[in-house]
Amino acid sequence: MIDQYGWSESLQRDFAPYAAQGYAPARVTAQHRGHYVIATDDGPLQGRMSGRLAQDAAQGGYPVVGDWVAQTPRPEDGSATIHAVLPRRTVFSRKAADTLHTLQVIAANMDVAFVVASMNADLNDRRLERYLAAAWQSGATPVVVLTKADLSPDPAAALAAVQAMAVGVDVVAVSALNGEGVADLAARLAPGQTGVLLGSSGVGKSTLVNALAGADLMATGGIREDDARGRHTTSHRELFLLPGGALILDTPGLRELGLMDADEGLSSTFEDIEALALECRFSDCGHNKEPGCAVRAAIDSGTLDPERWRSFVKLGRELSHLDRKEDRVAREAERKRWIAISKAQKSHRKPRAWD
Ligand SMILES: Nc1nc2c(ncn2[C@@H]2O[C@H](COP(=O)(O)OP(=O)(O)OP(=O)(O)O)[C@@H](O)[C@H]2O)c(=O)[nH]1
Ligand SMILES: [Mg+2]
Ligand SMILES: [Zn+2]
Repeated sequence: MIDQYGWSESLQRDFAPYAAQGYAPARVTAQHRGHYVIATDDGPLQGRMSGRLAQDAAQGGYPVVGDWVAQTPRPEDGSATIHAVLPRRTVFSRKAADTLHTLQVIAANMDVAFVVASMNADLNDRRLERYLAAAWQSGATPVVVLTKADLSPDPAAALAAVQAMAVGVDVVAVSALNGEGVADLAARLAPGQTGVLLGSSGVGKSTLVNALAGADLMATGGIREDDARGRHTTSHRELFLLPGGALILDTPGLRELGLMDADEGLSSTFEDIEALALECRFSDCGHNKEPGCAVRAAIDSGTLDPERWRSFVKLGRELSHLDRKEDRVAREAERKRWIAISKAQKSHRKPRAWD
């Protein structure tokens, strides 16, 4: 059973210490409020974290969909206890929308990150750049998917425009309505490989899951007439096994994608600008009014879109601003953890249900 979910020999090696403790491997396939669904050799089980994992998991250390975990199965009542998360091969994360700006892990162990945008009125290069930076940073291979080709008056032109901006990334146009591009998309995942669909609400992620699966696995929703935005139809993350043997993860449309720890992702996304900057006369060029600035020259000659340059500067600032804040955040998280621990000790509380 877990073989179908991408279990491999190298995972088997990582798992050895857990096997020695009598645990069994499983992959997290869905995350709901309060519990997980995990794929195990005993079939799908409802998994809950052990008390120790719930307490000890540091920021970003809780299981997420795509994770491989060590668990104790209880097939007789369909449940399981999750004890540990195996090291992740790739991680898609964002800056959480909470006040502490902690790291929120959205998906783990993805091979391909499909950045999904719609060819309708809402197509936005700046948002795509943000998603691409996060996708590159995840370690998975980014692919841009432009949906609703049937709604575009000139899908080829829309494709070309995004291709020019998405340096080094494949861009695929699809229509779930007439099936165009769906087979091309499916071919990008080999059996046992995992892809994640990322993008704003209403771009058609769940519709694509259904098209790839050839079945109505996920509910889909309409979009608002006035601004073409989605209605946040999907509310949980779920990993599906496709007929060809690949795995696809549907996610709820993100309202915000704050970047965190994404310096490398930013460099990959803006490879063209990084290459230009190497040609500036001064190695510490600020790309303002310096003589011999290759970036300014490219903007003046029209080869670099000034909006793209502004986007690069803005995202870069977002990251350096965070660097300074990070220490403060880490200290605060540690302080809260200690308050929680000392409270627990004082109250001599009874073990929780899942202990
Ligand atoms: N014309 C057309 N409409 C599409 C296509 N794909 C999706 N839609 C429509 O777009 C709307 C939103 O699709 P969903 O699949 O629910 O979008 P989503 O990205 O999953 O949205 P959230 O779950 O809210 O994040 C639905 O009304 C779909 O029928 C397409 O290729 N062509
Ligand atoms: Mg959806
Ligand atoms: Zn310069």
